[in-house]
Amino acid sequence: MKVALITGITGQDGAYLAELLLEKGYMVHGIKRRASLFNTDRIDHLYQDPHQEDIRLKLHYGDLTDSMNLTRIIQETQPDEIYNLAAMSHVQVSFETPEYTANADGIGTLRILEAVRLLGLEKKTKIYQASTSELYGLVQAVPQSETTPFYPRSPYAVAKIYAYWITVNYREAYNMFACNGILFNHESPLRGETFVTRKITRAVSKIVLGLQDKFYMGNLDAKRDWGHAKDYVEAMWKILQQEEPEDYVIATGITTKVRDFIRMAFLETGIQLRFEGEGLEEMGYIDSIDEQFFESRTGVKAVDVGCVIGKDVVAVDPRYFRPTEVDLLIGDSSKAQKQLNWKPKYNLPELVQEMVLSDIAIFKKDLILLANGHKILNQAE
Ligand code: NDP
Ligand code: GDR
Repeated sequence: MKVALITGITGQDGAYLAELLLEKGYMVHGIKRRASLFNTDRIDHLYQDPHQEDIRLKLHYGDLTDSMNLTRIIQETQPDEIYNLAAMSHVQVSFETPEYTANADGIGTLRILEAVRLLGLEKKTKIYQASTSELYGLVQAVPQSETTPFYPRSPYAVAKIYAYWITVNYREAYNMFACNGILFNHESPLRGETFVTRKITRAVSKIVLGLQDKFYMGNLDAKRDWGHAKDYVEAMWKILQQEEPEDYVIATGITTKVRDFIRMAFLETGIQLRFEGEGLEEMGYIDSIDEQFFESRTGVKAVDVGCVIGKDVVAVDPRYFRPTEVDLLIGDSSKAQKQLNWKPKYNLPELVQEMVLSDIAIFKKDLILLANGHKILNQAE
């Protein structure tokens, strides 16, 4: 049985990857952080009682900032494959926690590579490093491929560029099977709530259920190449199954503006949106509603929850602007398509639909809580 170790198993990608590897018959070890509350929601459906015999999913407490802990876990688990997905992964937050981000996202990768080397596992253990399209940063050329120069634009991207190069360096210096997947943005119903797509699908769902009036956004003109996380974890696995260790861009090749993602999310509930104004004065208004479709999607009547034509539901707030922004990402994944035989199965409308329907189902539970006198918190993140 092949053994995999996943750092960041409690995150979006960790959850989808654990599911995939279990399906493929792997023994999966995951590193989770100690938190004051349970933090395993995304993988609870995969939970196996450690008191049982023959379990194939085991969680270990750990942290990318703790070398001894990582070395011990790698020694104990003797993995054939390590997927280093753990990171402080929020670009805007990295401006507020730059030192910690460098430690976890940059040096954390070094800690794993060095542990494998010191334990003499460099011939046995293959390593996947979660690199990112944020490395491209300030646009040098599009579409971005494995040969496009990097120009990072945030403490997160600068930390990840160290991780990228230290992975390449250990591959070249010690002949290790260490690879970078340069993944463009990928989303899902499990996406963290403060990334832009999930922020939008959550807010739209709350608005159409009458739980919230409007929401505030940053740069509506940023363009991203959005894929589905399920497709992207498949690529991670494929990268480690090749004869030679190499780096690959994983992307859909289609780019979309943030404002169009908002439009698409509302459209999933029968609402057409119209943007008016400029800069900080820009607002998104309800332009039309397909009442029947709205009711079939939400189970409530638009007028009953205050969704009426002309109502403003989106506004811009400068607190969400970044000190330095990445304006345009569009990936060229032709190498992965050719060498890995990988291509995305989901398209953006399917992704948006899955996310909106999932969030509507989640917030319908809030309607029940509200009806029973509980308070609902609308966090402004
Ligand atoms: P998430 O933010 O959803 O998950 C990050 C995971 O890392 C969580 O399990 C988190 O634990 C864990 N983690 C954070 N800090 C530490 C630490 N110091 N020690 C140990 N674990 C830690 O990210 P995604 O799943 O979306 O992304 C996975 C990886 O891929 C990340 O490295 C990200 O930077 C990178 N990436 C993501 C892309 C995307 O579009 N999603 C695109 C390109 C790269 P906890 O649950 O406790 O917070
Ligand atoms: P990104 O993702 O920074 O690309 O990093 P995010 O979803 O946070 O932002 C995408 C774009 O949307 C703009 N934006 C907003 N973003 C957020 N979060 N909140 C807002 O209110 C908002 N308004 C506009 C942003 O300015 C940005 O241009 C993600 C992370 O998963 C990284 O870990 C990963 O490496 C990259 O994708 C690829």
